[in-house]
Amino acid sequence: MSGETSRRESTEVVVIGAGPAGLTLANLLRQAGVGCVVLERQSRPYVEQRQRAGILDHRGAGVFESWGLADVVLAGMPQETKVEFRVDGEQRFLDVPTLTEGRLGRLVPQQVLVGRLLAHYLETGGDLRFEAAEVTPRGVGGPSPTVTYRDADGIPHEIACSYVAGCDGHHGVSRVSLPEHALTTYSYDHGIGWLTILADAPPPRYPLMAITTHGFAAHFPRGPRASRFYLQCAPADTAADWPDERIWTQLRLRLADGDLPGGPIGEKVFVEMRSHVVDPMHYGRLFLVGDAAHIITPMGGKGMNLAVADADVLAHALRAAVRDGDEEPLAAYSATCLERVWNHQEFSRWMTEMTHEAGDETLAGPFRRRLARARFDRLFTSGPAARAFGDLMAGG
Ligand code: RFL
Repeated sequence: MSGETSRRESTEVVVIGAGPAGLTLANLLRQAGVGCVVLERQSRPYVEQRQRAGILDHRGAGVFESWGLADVVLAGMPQETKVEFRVDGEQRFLDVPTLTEGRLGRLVPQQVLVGRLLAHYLETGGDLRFEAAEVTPRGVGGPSPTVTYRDADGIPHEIACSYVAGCDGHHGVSRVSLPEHALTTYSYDHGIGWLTILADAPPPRYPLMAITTHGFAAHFPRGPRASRFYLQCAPADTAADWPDERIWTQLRLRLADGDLPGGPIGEKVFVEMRSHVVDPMHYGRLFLVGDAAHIITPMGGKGMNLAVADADVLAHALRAAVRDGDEEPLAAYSATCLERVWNHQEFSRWMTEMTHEAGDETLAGPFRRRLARARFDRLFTSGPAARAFGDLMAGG
């Protein structure tokens, strides 16, 4: 930081980003007795209000149970029961306890997970610095990394550390700070568009997905009076193509519910239906966690769960390295995580293809539509097919 004297300090691990990945990791490291400092670019209210995912799968819930944090994260959050599909208006239900052989997830909206982890971390004395600007990891390829940043008053800081955890999402600084040759990125364009809205509208009884000739739609609970809706749209669509009235008309049509209550729309976002995976998920002493390493479409609800799963693997590995001097689990971190990442990418892609192609024939043609219908019907007629689906639903 040119010309100015930085405030210098040190810790074991600097965690960049306070989303689901960073806050899970920070709390697990505290449980493990490993020192860390979390640097977050945004303010506390911004972090607490960001609403995205809604389900912590069975494996994700198990992470908090195994680290003694079940009361903090899961208390009062309902278990999954059923999933509803509406195929051109005809209702079909999948029973989640049967599918997953009792391995149930919990309905935990992302802002509840983040809010609870944040409060617990700060209440137990955790060090989290909001509004940290110009966060820059340095020297991560060598034995003595540092992370520099400017605090909310513009004062420069430098933190020496043993390891850096890049938990700063897809648009963060960690991944792009690494040498280009260090990582391979695998990307895939799903060839469809999705519009998602958050609305003050009553949630559905069960998570609901609609397969129709007019395109895919979904309706998910996000609290006692809040819903997230998804609508398949053309990839190039913009907000001008989707005034509120068209959104509600299309939702009522696709969900086959002329009485679907509307409500104020709080957020209207076009989801980029692209997937990305970097390999390996580390370089030197910097480890990428969650969306910083991989982006998955919201179909299947695995983005937040992968962030929690990565954080769990990394927390175990950092504990072994810092407390026992054993760096082997850190060396295995990327391969361990990528096995789950690719399985979930496959699950998400499989579901996306099935639920879209089984509806609108113009998407992939009549032959593929019938293949997708066969795949879908098998979930209701074949125990092994349903259980394979349920296994991934539960987190693999
Ligand atoms: P996040 O949540 O993006 O958090 C990253 C944090 O890092 C901060 N940051 C920085 N801090 C310091 N310096 C910098 N230079 C920084 N740059 C960024 C950011 O401010 C932020 O606080 O990543 P993380 O922690 O890896 O968590 C990933 C999940 O948030 C993500 O996978 C899910 O939200 C994806 N997702 C869904 N996942 C599910 O499991 N189920 C769902 O139903 C689901 N629905 C969704 C979703 C994502 C959506 N978006 C993003 C389009 C619905 C939507 C609409």
